[in-house]
Amino acid sequence: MIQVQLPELPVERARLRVVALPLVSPFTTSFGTQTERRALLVEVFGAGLRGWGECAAGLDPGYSYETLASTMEALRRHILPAILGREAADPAGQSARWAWVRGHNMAKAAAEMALLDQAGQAAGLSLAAILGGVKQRIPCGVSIGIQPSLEATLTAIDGYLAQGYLRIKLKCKPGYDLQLAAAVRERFPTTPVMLDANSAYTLADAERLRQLDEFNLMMIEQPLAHDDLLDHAALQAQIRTPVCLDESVESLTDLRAAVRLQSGRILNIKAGRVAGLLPAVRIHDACREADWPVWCGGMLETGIGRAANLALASLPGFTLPGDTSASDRYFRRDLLEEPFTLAEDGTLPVPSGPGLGVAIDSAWLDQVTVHLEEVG
Ligand code: SMG
Ligand code: MG
Repeated sequence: MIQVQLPELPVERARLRVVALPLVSPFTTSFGTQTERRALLVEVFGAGLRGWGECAAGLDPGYSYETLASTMEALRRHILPAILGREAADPAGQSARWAWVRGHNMAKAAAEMALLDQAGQAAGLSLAAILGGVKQRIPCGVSIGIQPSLEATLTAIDGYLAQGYLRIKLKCKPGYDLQLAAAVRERFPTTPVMLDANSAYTLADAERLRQLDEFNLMMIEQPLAHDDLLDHAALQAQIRTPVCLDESVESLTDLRAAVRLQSGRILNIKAGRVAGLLPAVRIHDACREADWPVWCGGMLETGIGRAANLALASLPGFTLPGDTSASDRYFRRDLLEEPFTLAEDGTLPVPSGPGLGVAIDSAWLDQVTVHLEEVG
């Protein structure tokens, strides 16, 4: 729970904006390849302020059922109309107004981020201060997509370690796992390394996954079905490598079930997946109580969503480096006047200015905007 009281503000207008930013290199997971980040941005206007939110959804429903199109439709038809022109409320009060909408977590989270940015600006509080952050700098990891060859993977790891990244996450899938782990361990015996399968396995693969135990991985993320907790519990009972859940936890309810069932031992928290930063804080609190370390996931965010991720990652339970990498890991030019740059010690700063605390490069934003619509 957040401890600060936020101002009650009106939302007079809202806009949906889509930006298209090419990725510096293609990003391949067990479910597909992405060469561009097409991000939906939400802008809320009220009390003379503009709040910005970024939606985590991608173009295709490979990670989640939510897509760019579904989130735009949910925001335009249901979520933003629930708050537009209503009496002033704080962000929790505003988000209660769309709580009747089932699902559409990424769409809700984008609107909530914009409201928190607006409220932070009004109160002169950084998002990190609002959420209960305690760190000024965030130790960062990097997520490396499936590469054309093992050698290419090793080269990519070399490059990121040289930049200072503190943890390597490798996407894997059946057949691109044991050899991958063996090759990586041979070349990098002590580097903190983990795998992310994005649900590419079934419980029938338990023996194969158990063979990963010998490689001393930090964890394996979401090996089994996106909506499963039972099989993950059965798998965790058979392997030593800690299971980290991602897709399977979309709410505090899911997390409580996962803890009870011992479906894993670690949680990747993404505000988009759990309907917002405020729900993410409650899940973080529950993980602390359950002794589950957490880390902040990523969805190839532009600097806007990245600022929010860094604020979230400043909370005390985020004890592991996450997928909060620097702007240049994704984009030649980010949406910000000052891109996020990795320090030599592998950390990024938590923005300390009011709200998201980042200045948007408006000329570049205009150039990469491919859609802009007024809602309501
Ligand atoms: O933002 O650096 C990033 C990407 C991190 O691997 C990453 N995200 O399952 O955790 C995950 C994936 C989902 C994104 S698929 C485009
Ligand atoms: Mg994942």
